[in-house]
Amino acid sequence: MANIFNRCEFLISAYTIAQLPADSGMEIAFAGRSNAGKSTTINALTNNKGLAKVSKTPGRTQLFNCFEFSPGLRLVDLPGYGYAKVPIKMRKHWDQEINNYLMKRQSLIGVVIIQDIRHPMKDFDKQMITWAFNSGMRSHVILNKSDKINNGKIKQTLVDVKRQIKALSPTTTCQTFSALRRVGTEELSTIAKSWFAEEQSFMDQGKEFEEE
Ligand SMILES: Nc1nc2c(ncn2[C@@H]2O[C@H](COP(=O)(O)OP(=O)(O)OP(=O)(O)O)[C@@H](O)[C@H]2O)c(=O)[nH]1
Ligand SMILES: [Mg+2]
Repeated sequence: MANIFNRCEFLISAYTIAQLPADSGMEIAFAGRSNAGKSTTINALTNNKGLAKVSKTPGRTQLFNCFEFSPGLRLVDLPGYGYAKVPIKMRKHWDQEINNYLMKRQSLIGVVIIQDIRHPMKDFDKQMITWAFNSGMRSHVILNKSDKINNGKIKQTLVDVKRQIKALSPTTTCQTFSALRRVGTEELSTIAKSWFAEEQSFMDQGKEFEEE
């Protein structure tokens, strides 16, 4: 089946939420600690190695990078959260911008939370999962870099993390992933597509109600 995300093109980089594209249509955001592999995951999903800039050093994505795969339908690469070596002033700026983005962005329909499978469920990840559940936001956890550990450890971590997630947010889904080897892209793509389709059907229903 053709992957709609293959059509993704770079749209805009924004330093503040005011610079983001108009807050209409729908978008999914990729959040997570610095260096977890947000940009590489977007590149794996869109089958385009050069689309999102991948970090040689952590803290590389210092902007909201927006990609569009169809008019008004976007993927957003968020700046890495909590990287200690980023100057404190910049960290404050990003903490604030990301918080505002999550709270205010009307077109945001879901968040994909990227984690390094070797260091899962850090404070920021837990906060994001809890926030998503409390605000009714769709969320999906990616345990990335699974190529770094053996199969037994992968399975064990998945079970363990799923248990932790369930306690915070029963609606949050979770999968293992390797952006490098492109393992797990089908599962991610299916979930992302289902979010857009579900939201679209809500909007269509809304329109019908308006017309009545
Ligand atoms: N082994 C392995 N390395 C990966 C994988 N995904 C990403 N990486 C590497 O991890 C580093 C960080 O990847 P990025 O995609 O830039 O991470 P990011 O979360 O966007 O980082 P920031 O933009 O700094 O927040 C790069 O060197 C990638 O090549 C993976 O699945 N396996
Ligand atoms: Mg990045």
